[in-house]
Amino acid sequence: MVYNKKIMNYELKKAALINDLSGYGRCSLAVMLPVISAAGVQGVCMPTALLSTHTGGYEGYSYYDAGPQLEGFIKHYEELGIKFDAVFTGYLGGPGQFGPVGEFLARQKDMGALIIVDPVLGDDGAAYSGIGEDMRLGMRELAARADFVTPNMTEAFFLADMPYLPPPYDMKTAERLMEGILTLGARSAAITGLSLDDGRYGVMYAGKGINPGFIEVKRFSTDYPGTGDVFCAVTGARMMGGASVPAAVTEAASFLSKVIQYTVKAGTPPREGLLFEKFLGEICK
Ligand code: PXL
Repeated sequence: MVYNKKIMNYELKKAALINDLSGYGRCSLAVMLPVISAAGVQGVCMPTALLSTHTGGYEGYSYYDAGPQLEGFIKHYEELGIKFDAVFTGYLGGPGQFGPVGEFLARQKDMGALIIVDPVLGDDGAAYSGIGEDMRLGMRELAARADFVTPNMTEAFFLADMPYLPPPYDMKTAERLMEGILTLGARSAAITGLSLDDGRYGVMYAGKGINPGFIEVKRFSTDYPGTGDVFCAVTGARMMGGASVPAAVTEAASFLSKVIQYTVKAGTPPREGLLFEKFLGEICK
């Protein structure tokens, strides 16, 4: 195609997506890439592990730690001189991946990339299968480099190094968690799935130069794997386009509410994730 670059800019922003590829079950790269593409951003998949399914609700899954390949991706992209507008990180395949990923984040950040860290470690007070203490420590270091970090409640306790407490929470506990995460060095954060003792449920956000806020959403009885990945992809893509943290969080919360409501109504098995596909058009807008 011939076009005049001075008049029209066909170049899309580029996002490196460092996350696992789970074939079945709608999480990680399988949901992030479509959302990022719908937002008009070029998603560049950098798989940390290959799984037949995610680990939440499936047994006997095939698992391959793609650490050496991930290092090869990093090396090749740096040889090619690719400069990303953002780097997203999610589930890492093993403790050995934190060093190379952390260094890659630092180099891309120095060149101006927005760093978005979804500290995938666990849910409902328990670590995901295969996530140990070394992974938690590594995740704290990644979070310290982030412009925006998106933990669920379990991950917020891990990052803030506080013993896990079951819901509901008073505002003081939520604020202490947020402070612990921001003290690590992250510029901003959104803590998802927060049940407050006054009955409200939603997402809390805060950060440097941001008025802290809470976005209330309807609480559904079913939790779906991959919800955090969709949240991270929508907020991150919008922030790449210049949206503020409050605006990005508000849009992601409302998008997810619609998708979750639809999925609950459809009655599909929770482990198969969110039926987000029909809603991608809303992200294109
Ligand atoms: O979406 C979180 C996630 C990511 N990757 C893998 C998982 C999970 C949650 O269970 O198992 C492999």
